[in-house]
Amino acid sequence: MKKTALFGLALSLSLAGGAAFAQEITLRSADIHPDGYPTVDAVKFMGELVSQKTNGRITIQVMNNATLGTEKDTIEQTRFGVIDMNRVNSAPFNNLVPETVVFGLPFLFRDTDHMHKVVDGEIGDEVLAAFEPHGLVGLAFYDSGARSFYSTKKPIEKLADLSGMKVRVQQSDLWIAMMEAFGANPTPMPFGEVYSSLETGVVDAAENNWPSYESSRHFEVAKNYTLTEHSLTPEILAISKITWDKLTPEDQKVLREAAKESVGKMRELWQAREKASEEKIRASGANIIMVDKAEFSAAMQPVYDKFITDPKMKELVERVRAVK
Ligand code: GTR
Repeated sequence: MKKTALFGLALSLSLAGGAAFAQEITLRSADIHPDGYPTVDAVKFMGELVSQKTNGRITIQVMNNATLGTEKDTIEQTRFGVIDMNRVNSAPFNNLVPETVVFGLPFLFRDTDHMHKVVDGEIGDEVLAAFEPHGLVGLAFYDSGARSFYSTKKPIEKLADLSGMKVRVQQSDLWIAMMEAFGANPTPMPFGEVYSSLETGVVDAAENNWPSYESSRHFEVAKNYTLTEHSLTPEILAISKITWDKLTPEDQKVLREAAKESVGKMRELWQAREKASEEKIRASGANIIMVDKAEFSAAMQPVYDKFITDPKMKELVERVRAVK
């Protein structure tokens, strides 16, 4: 009788102990964007899903507003496990993970629908898998709209207007080559430096989607927005391989699923924000310029010639084009 009671006590203790000591995990996720930006809210949404699925055991803490540093710096910190997760555009990954170059190629995606089909399908999964040898696990692609030029003084109305213009680009060889092919003078720098660079004339122009052009207030200092829509390069959500390897397979599954689920939410948030940002920018009196996109696209062959050289990359581009 005594023995049974003791055994029962030991069991309940170990259960209680198990529950009390189940490791609580907080994953810190970096983002340069401000509160309310779709990428920030999408990762927060993912965090809610993860919390629900693990009864609060795993949480995601979104450290946005570039509090953890520039995108290039946070990528390095994520690779070394100092930061757990990161939401960054594909461009700063281009030099590290060559497969990401494909999704940034100018005028490759026909439209958003085409981009969605590619990133949602097997090509998307292959590109996410390509992060792994570089210390990262790719979790999802998020929308980032179409990138277009904005300039301070001279409006860009035709390709020749870009000639010799100092244009800020993301820190990526692909993007530098793209600007050179447009005839511009590329100046790579982190996003956080663009406002003052436009204001002081360090650069004459930059390029981005409607929401970033608006949230960064670049539209206040560069009022000419030229709808070249030259790239539909998506955002990437990745987790440190060091963090990943510490998780159980079950927890990894929860994270993968929650990341994929957050993609739908992100698309809703993105559509709404794109519209709201466009309205705000138009209402500010910005000079919105339509151009003959074919002229800009025709100048892009050198970019393809430079980056799409080996058979694997060529095949990847062909497969993207073949997605209907
Ligand atoms: C934004 C993107 C950021 C960053 C920024 C930039 O559209 O969301 O991750 O890449 O552009 O131009 O640096």
